Amino acid sequence: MRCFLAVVTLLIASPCWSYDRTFIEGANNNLGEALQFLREYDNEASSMCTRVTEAQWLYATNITEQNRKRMVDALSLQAKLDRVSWQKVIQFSWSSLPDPMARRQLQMLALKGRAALPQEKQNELAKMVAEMKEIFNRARVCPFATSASSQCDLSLEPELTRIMAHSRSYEEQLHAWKTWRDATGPKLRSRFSRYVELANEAARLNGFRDAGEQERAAYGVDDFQSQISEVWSSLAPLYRQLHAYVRSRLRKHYAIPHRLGPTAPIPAQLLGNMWGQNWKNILDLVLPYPGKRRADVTSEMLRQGFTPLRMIQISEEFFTSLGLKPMPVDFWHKSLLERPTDRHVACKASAWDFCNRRDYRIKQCTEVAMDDLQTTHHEMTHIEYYLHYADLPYVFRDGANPAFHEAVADAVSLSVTTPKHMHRIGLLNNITDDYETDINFLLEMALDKVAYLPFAFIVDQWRWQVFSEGTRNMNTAWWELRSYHQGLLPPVARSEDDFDPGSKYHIISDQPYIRYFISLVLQFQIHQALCTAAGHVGTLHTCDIYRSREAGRVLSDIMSVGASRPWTEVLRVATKGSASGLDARPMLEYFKPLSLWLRVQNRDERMIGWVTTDQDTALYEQWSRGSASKSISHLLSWAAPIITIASSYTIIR
Ligand code: X8Z
Ligand code: ZN
Repeated sequence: MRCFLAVVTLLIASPCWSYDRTFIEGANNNLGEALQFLREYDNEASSMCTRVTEAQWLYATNITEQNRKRMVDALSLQAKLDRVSWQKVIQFSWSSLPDPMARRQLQMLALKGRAALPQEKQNELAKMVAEMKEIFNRARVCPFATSASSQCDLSLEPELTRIMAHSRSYEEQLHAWKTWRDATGPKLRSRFSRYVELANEAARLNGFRDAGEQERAAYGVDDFQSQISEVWSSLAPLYRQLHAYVRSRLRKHYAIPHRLGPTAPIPAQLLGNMWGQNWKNILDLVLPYPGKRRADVTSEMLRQGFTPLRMIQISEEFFTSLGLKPMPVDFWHKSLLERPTDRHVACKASAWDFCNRRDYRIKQCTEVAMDDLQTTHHEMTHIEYYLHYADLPYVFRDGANPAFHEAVADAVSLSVTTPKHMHRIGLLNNITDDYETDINFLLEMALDKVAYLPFAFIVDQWRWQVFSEGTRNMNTAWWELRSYHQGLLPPVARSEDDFDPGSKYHIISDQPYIRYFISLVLQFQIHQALCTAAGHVGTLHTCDIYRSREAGRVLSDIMSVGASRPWTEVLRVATKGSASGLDARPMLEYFKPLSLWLRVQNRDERMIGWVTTDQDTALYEQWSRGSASKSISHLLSWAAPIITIASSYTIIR
C-alpha cells in the first residue's frame, strides 16, 4: 500500500548500471530453469502479498491486539518466503542470462532487502525496528500549562502536531518541540546504533559497502549523490529567498530580536511543524496579501451537500476524463471512506493493492473539505498506477523508481489544486485572475514544497553518513546538516545524550527518505510534461490537465511500464526526449513569479541566507574544532556552489 507501512524494497533500476561492485550470483545459467523459477515466484509472492495485505488492512481498519498478531504472523511468513527465494535467486548466474526481462527481475530480487542476513540476525534487526516503533508510538508528554489534574498523555498525533501547527506562543511551541525529543531520542539511541550495525552487515553480505550504498542503488545511477546535490544546489537560492522572507515575518510577529536576528538561522519550533519540514501551517503569519485570501472551497462543498462518496466519484471522473481507468467493482465495495464509529482505525489516508489484479482499495477518514478532496485524487492516482501495471510480473508491479508513485500522485495534485480546476468542477464561481491572488497561491505552494526541499534532502544525507562513518556524534552531525541546509537551529542546547533524528518516524522505522526529495523535484517535471501534452499555454502553476486525453496518454505510458524499465527511460518517453534525469528547472519555472516577487520583498534584508555563529554552533557541537572542520568540509563537497566559509562563520548567499 502507499502511504502506510512502507515495505523497504531496494531495487537496481537500470540494467546498464555499471557501478564497480561484486554481485552475489551462482553458476546456473540455464534460462529455462530461471524462467520456471520466476513463474513459481510470481505465483507464490503474489499470493503471499495478498495474504499480508489482507492482514495489514484488517489491522489498520480495526486496531486490536488479535489483528496485530495476525499481521505480524503474516509478515514473518513473508520474510521467510523472501529468504528462501533469495537463496534460490543467487544460484543463478543472472547477470549473464540472455533474456533481459528475466535478468532484470532476478537482479532486483538478488539485491533486495535484508535476506542475505542469517536468520537470527534478521530476527534481531526486525526486533530492533519493532522496538523503536513501539517506543515512538507509545511516547507521551506533559502539557505546557500543567495543573494538579493534568495528565502527561499528549501524543504526537494529534495533540503535539496541533500545537506545533496552531500555537503562536514561542514558549508553548518550544515545550512541545523539546518534550517530544526528550520522550523519544534517548530511548532510541542505542537501539538505532545496533540497527545501523545490522543493516550494514546485510548490505555488505549483498556486496555493498554499506546500507546507504544499498539504498542509493535503488536509483540505478552511478553518480546519484552528485546528481541530487546538484539539483539541491540549483533550488537552494529559491529556498533561501523564502527563508529570508519568512524570517522577516516571524521577526515581526514574535518580536524577539535576541532570539531571531536578521541574519540568523530560524529557531526550529516556529515553523508550524514538529520538524520544520513543511511550513504551510504558518500561512496566516506570512500571507502576502491578506485581503486576497483564497475562496473557501470547503464551505461551497458543504453548501452543495458533498459526501465522501461524492468526493471519490469526482476523483474518478477526473481520471476517466483523461481516458484512464474507472475504479473496479471491489474498490466500491471494500474501500473505507469514512471513519467508523464502532472501532479504532488508523486514519492516515492510503491506497492499497491486494496483488490479485482485482482488489484495490482506499482507506481514508474523509471529511468534506478541500484538502481531503485533493487527498482523494492523490490516493486514487496510486490506484490508477496499480491498475496500469497489474498485468506485469510481481517484481515489476511498482513505480519506475522508489519516488515515482508519489511523484505521479503529486503531479496530479498540482492540477487539482489550481483555482482553475476548482472552477471547472463547480466549486469556485469565478477565477480571480489577478497578480496578488496568484502570489498568495504560489506562496502557499512554496510553504508546502520549497520549504520541504532541504529537510527531504538531509534526512538520508545524515543516515548515509551514519551508515558509512559510524554512530559517534550522531546528534551533532544532524544539527550540522539542519543548520547548514535548512537554516534552522535548535531552540535549546542539545548534546549527544539527545538523539533528535529519532523524533522522526521514518528514521527509526527504517524507511528510506530520499524518495521524498526526488519526488518533489520529479513531480514538477511530470507536471510540465503533462501540461505540454495537454497543450497548456500560460504559466506552469496555472495548468490543469483535466479532460486532456493527451495528458492521460502520457500518464498511462508512465504507469503501464511499472518498474520494468529504467526510470530514466520512462522519464525520457514522458518528456518526449527533453529529460532523462532529475532536473530542477520545471520546479524553478513553476515558482518563477514568486521568486521574482520574493527578491523584491527581500531587497532590504541584511542577508538572503544565514550566518551560523560560534554561539549558534555551541548549541549542538560536541567535539573539538578540528573534527568539526573535517565535518564541514564533508558538507562542502555536497554543496560547494552555495557556500563560502569565512573564518568560523558559514555564510550562505
Ligand atoms: O510519510 C509521508 C506520507 C506517507 S508516504 C504520510 N510523508 C512524508 C513525511 O511525513 O515526512 C508525506 C510527506 C513526507
Ligand atoms: Zn501518496
